[in-house]
Amino acid sequence: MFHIANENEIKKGEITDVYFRRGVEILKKKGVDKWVKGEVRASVFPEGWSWAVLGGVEEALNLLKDLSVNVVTMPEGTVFYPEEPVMVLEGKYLEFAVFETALLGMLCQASGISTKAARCAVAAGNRQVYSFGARRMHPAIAPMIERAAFIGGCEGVAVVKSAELIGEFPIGTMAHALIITMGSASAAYKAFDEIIDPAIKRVALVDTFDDEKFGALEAAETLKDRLFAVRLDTPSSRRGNFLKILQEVRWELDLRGFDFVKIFVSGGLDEEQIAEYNRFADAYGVGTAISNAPVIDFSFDLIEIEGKPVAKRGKMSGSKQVLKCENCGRRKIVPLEKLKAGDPQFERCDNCGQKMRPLLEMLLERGKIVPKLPTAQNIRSYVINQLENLSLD
Ligand code: PCP
Repeated sequence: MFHIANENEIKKGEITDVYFRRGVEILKKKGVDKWVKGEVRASVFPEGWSWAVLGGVEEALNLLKDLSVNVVTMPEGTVFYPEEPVMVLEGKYLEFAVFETALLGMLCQASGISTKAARCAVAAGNRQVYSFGARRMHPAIAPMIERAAFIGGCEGVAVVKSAELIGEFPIGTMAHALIITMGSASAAYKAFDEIIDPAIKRVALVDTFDDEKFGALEAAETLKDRLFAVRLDTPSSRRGNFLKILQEVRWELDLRGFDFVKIFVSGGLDEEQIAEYNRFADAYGVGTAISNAPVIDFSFDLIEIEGKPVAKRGKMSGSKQVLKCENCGRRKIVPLEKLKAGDPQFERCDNCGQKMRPLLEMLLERGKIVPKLPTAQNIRSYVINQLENLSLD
């Protein structure tokens, strides 16, 4: 029915570029079955981003689970920088070779989405950002997209199935179609208020037929103190100076005692618009910019064969660790052997001399996931904490 792969096909390594399958066939026929290490790393980020948020780790571990493979990785949600190895696979190359395509797909896309969501969250400051972009991507991956958006910093997600996956309530306001079918905005507001669970915040869409200012006043006069917010999803053809429109709506509501009514903005937003609209907006619905975020262009490269450092041109060979100074935030990539040798110059911060924390940790040991993986909420808090010290480029 749908042109998608199912979990079984992915888990069986069927989502693989054919040259991996041929490589395995050749190595098997030649009896070459080497113990290798390979690392996942990105040398540059899209849109000039200087930092990124690692996503897709839980799926990657589930992909490699039950294979005789070790995975040493940054935990999901870790902020990382170009050139830093974020995940290392260790084992017999033939054991995992055909999974490279699926592995990279999971990490590249989810990391791009989580990073864009994080950038929107940073731009919005203490205002909420909601993931409204599932409709721009294939429904088969909507739960993955919205989980990555939530982990990256979105306050909530719109799709029922995605919310179920992360153990959250789905977030939504009302669609233009409800107002058009009800025949008028006030009829739709009254019907929503009459029928929908009172626990659901009343957010009235105010741009269907009228100018947003008069639409907002109509919503306020219709629902009075039960109105939580007005949503402006003004079509681009009518946006003009949108900041002025937001200012007017705020002024007219406050003038009439509706200063408790919040302003929710959606439609064509990304971190730049969000930064511009923060003067008057209280929350945002972001769709395409997050769900269709550019991917993090990770590559997977062998760096060690049978314990000996080797890598292709352009890559640094040998096992590494990424260290972070919890005191001043300084980071460095060091050869693992040097670190294991306990050489202080490798484990201490060059800037403040403090002991540094290794970011790569063993999360899959001979195919067993260790320790229990964190919830989406835990990962999101971990991300939000790191974002406190970050700014947009
Ligand atoms: C869309 C929907 C999403 C918005 C736009 C995502 O509005 O409300 O929240 O926009 P983006 O992808 O540009 O960020 P409509 O298409 O007008 O749909 P509806 O009437 O269902 O709100």
